[in-house]
Amino acid sequence: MNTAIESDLLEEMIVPNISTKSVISKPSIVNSYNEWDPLEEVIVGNIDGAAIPPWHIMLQATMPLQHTQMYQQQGGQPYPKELIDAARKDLDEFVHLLEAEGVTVRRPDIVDYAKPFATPDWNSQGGLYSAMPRDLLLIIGNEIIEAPMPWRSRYFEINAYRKLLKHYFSLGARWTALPKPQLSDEIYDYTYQEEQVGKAVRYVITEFEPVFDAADFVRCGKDIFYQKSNVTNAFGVEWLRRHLGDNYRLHEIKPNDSHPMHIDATFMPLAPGKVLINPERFDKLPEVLKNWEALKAPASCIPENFDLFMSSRWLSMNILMLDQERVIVEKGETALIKSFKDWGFKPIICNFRNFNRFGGSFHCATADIRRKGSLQSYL
Ligand code: DAV
Repeated sequence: MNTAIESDLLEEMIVPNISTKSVISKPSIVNSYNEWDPLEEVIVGNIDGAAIPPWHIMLQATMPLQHTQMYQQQGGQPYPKELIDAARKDLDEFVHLLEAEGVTVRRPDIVDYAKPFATPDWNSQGGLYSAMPRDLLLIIGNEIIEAPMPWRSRYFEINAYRKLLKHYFSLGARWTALPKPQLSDEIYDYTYQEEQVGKAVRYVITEFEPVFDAADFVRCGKDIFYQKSNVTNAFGVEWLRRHLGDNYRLHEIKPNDSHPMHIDATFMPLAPGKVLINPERFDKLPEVLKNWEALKAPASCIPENFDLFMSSRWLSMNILMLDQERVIVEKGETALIKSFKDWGFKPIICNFRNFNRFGGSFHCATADIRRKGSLQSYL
């Protein structure tokens, strides 16, 4: 047996009279069914080692146009040190805040992503980062599901989390990965052009094989909401639907977004019956949520001239719920902080602007491992 396997796993596996059944029936350290039950343990990403992803049709469909040249010319190189240092400071503050609120924080490995790699079908000048665990870990109940992400530069991103996944498995979690996608040219539509507003959204990915980013899904107990996007296809959603079985219902939301990628700057469930929505992307909630209250996020306070390399300014609404009341909000989002107070929430503020440059905020930067609570229906 591999000596690197953690001793607790080793113990479980080599003691002959401990059956698999007794390992599984231990209370799982991984237990998370929604976005709002009291948070007890979380993975927070790392920004160290982040690289500028190489240009590809996937970036054309998802990244802000004004940064095209940076990706084309500097893809595969590390992000500038001063930007990484500033983002790391934000992350440190966020981690301290979580720990002060009694949450256990785990971190992925630090990996140098400025290194080329290849598969038999293609190669990439480099990777991206381990900053956004929400993009690739979908946690449903006691199961951690590795998402089959369609950006080639992110193909091996999961490696930074494998130590943690083995740790959680050793403590009773279920651990699943979707069929590893090939990401050969057939999964991309190389004729992709963004459709004009008003027409049906056109996606850059095809239905060649199941792909998705976990951040296109949000959990509300038995009901899981998702969007199809430039990183999530119907094949991927169908795989997940069959895998999860009858205990869960998957509902598609269809925002007005001409280049969708990740649901969590569009539709953020806050508590039973309450969802924060992006007012530019929604006119009204889907029928299934007719009894829910849609709280409209105010415009972001991110200055117009502040460089966001990988997202829109709606990152303002990418918040993290610590429970049904306490919500972590970026310090500069004064309008949203006021709205949360008016709606009866308790905002906790944290500096995160320098991290925001890299495409995510508190929701993206985390994966909830354990929230106190069980599987419920909230519709
Ligand atoms: O709507 O600008 C946010 C991405 C979060 N991972 C957007 C995308």
